[in-house]
Amino acid sequence: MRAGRRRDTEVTTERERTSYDAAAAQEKWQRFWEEDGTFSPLDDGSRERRYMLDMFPYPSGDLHMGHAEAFVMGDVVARYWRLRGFDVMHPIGWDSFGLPAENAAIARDAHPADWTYANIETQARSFKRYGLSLDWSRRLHTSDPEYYRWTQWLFLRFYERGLAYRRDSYVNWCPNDQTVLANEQVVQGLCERCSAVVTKRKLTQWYFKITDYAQRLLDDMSLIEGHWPDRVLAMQRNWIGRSEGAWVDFEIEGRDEPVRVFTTRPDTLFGATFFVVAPEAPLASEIVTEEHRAAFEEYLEATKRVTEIERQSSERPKSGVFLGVHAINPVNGERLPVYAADYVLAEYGTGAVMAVPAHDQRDLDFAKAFDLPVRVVVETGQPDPGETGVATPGDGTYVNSPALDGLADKKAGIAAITAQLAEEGRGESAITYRLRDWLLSRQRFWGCPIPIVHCPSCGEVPVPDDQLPVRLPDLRGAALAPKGTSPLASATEWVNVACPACGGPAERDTDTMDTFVDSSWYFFRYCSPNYTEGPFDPAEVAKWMPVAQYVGGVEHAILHLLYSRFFTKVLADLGLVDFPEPFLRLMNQGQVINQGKAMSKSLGNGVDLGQQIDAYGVDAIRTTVVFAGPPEDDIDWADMSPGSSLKFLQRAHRLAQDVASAAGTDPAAGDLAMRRVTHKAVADITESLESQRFNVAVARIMELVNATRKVIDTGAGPADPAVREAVEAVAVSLSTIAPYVAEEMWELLGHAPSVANAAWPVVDPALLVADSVTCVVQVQGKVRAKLDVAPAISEEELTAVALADPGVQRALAGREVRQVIVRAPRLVSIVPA
Ligand code: ANZ
Ligand code: ZN
Repeated sequence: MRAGRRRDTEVTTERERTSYDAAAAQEKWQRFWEEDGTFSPLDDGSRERRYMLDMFPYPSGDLHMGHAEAFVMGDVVARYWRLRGFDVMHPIGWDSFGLPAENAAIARDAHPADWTYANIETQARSFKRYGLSLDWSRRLHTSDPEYYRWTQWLFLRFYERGLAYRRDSYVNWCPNDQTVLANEQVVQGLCERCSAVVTKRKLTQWYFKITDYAQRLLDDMSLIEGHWPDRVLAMQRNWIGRSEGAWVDFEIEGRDEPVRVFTTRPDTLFGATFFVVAPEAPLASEIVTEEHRAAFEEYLEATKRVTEIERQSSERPKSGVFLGVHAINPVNGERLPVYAADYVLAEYGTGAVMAVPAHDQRDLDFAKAFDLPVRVVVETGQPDPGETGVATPGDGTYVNSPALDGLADKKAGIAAITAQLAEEGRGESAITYRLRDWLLSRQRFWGCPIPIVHCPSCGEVPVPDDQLPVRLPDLRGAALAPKGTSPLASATEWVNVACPACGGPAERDTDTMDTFVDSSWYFFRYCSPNYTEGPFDPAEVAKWMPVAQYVGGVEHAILHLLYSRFFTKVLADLGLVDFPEPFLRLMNQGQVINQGKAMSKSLGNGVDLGQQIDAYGVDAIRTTVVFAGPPEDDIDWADMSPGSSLKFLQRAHRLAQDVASAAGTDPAAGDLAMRRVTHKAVADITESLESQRFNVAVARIMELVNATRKVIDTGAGPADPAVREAVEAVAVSLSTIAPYVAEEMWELLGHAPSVANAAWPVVDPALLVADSVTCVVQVQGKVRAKLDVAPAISEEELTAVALADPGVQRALAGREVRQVIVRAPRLVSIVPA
């Protein structure tokens, strides 16, 4: 508390000394930008187009420090591009469906729409105050019927292509939110939103067939490699989880159909000693004998309470039950006991595995627990796994494997066995992916209704396009309370409809779509937000997309970003777009933390963005955030001092007040040293912004401000044209970071607003002398001057500079020069007459 109060008084004194009024400037320029439409693209083809996209916000409460960081980074990019002459589209909208609105509405007995749209207004005001160069004319909200009409339209196109389908399966269930979750929304076994332990339920649910695109999602990463953070690509690659191996068919005694397994090591088939099925795979309950059924069902119930993470943990002791049947090893006819065990997952491969305990640790752990045989078939030189309990997955020489014995090449072993199986019709080579289809239906109210009608005689019937949108019914408060089925089911009038196909009585689908569906295509909609003929105008999308720069949090690495890539590929297949990847570049900004920890209510270490802005002004907060470090690093607010950012901005502002030359003055006649400093600074700032090291750009602007102050106070003085050149460079480059101060400076410098329309300063390479050398000038053998000159300076130029030096002139005292000896760049020796 005390520290906080001290800071406040510091602020007051700082603001008393301020040379400009931040709050007044904020109001003045916000109004100007809005009335002027400064940040709407020209869209006349006169400039190359660039699309700068921020991950759109969820409207929960007002903006916070996290938004301050994320959005300033994108704004630096957008503003910089404008100054570089691009026609920049930088839109904003809201991801406005979702659970928090619904929960807030239940708590207040209100309607989610009221809470949502009120928050949107609050955030919109804050975004404007924060000085973002946004094009407000493209604003959209995914919960508007004008928007979700097209979400539904897209769903139907997916449905027609077999990419949206319904099936029965065990799904992730959040007992707290009372809804299903996609695999991507289960983090370490917990609900991504509320951290409740996720359980399994058997339900009929809607899926998008993203698995059809697994390989393309992998392949097309080559198009964004190097432009997206490596860790995001690695996370996507892992999530897709491609594996190469083989399908192997096993007969099960007493069953007609053979059972397939997926294995990455068909070459170890001779070492299979048992067979395992996932408890919840339909196969398990089909093959279990009557004698073992009771034990199996008890085990199945227990399995549902265990998270996927726990199931795969090597720490957890292996469990399982014998199913009373045997599988036949296709290569040697051996009878392998069949178990149900939860370390095998129903949703990967086929949900059944051949267990090779000698060479697979999970199988070995199980074999040890159930006293099953361990047979080495690859001699790796490591100790016997049966003795040590450590499996040997490595390379070696095949043993106990009639077809392979003596061979010492894993690739050849895999190829040989796979070929043999294929020839016998008992297997083939295979590629599998960990990626599962995207479970998109939710049993909650505040989302986009699924445009399907269920008819007792026609089955699933799509709502015809001309009847879209299927609007949400107007449920309120109590009716929304989660109860395991969708609240929409209670809106009987809404549910009961005539079947669009046969006209008979039918019912609407009562689930809503995961909000990630809404956010998988919003960036297309921005290109033509009011288009009524389709989700977007293909011609507008062709003009603006793909997105040149996307900025947002790394938490979306495998959810939103993977889904958006998938949507774009489907849209390409539908012929609606002609590029495979939506986002050419991705930047993940860091987080703002406080005292080493994420800000949270329970820790009480939250920093309020609004209060910070009230105390220091928008520009100082933006500058502090940008200057804190590279954009992707976290910022600990406890280590920041927005007060010193404010001081810096005031110093910059005072420069503009001091400039005494007229606007438009040619800088060529100005102080050369000052000019060199300016041009070197601009070159560095440019380079830093291009390479997205924005913090370095701030540092260079600070140096330029200090150097210019020196020249004004103790050098060439305020009237020197080089000073104007320097201060204009400060104003223009600073406008990317601190736009309000920069607008004020630009005005003081005698220019018409807005500085956002200024051109980026052009660097004169001749002024970019990397290093200067000292040249000694002698008159009659006596040193009369030391000059800083370019290493490559010509003899003529050096002579001229030396003769013009005041010290040399004094020494010559009006005498004629008889001879000049020049050893460029180090020495000039002058002999007077
Ligand atoms: C026999 C074998 C022998 C295996 C060996 C590995 C090593 P990745 O690499 O992740 O794709 N497996 C297959 N389906 C499974 C499921 N539904 N749940 C759990 N495990 C499953 O893993 C592929 C390997 O994981 C497969 O290859 C199979 O075990 C197991 F020395 O088959 B292996
Ligand atoms: Zn019908």
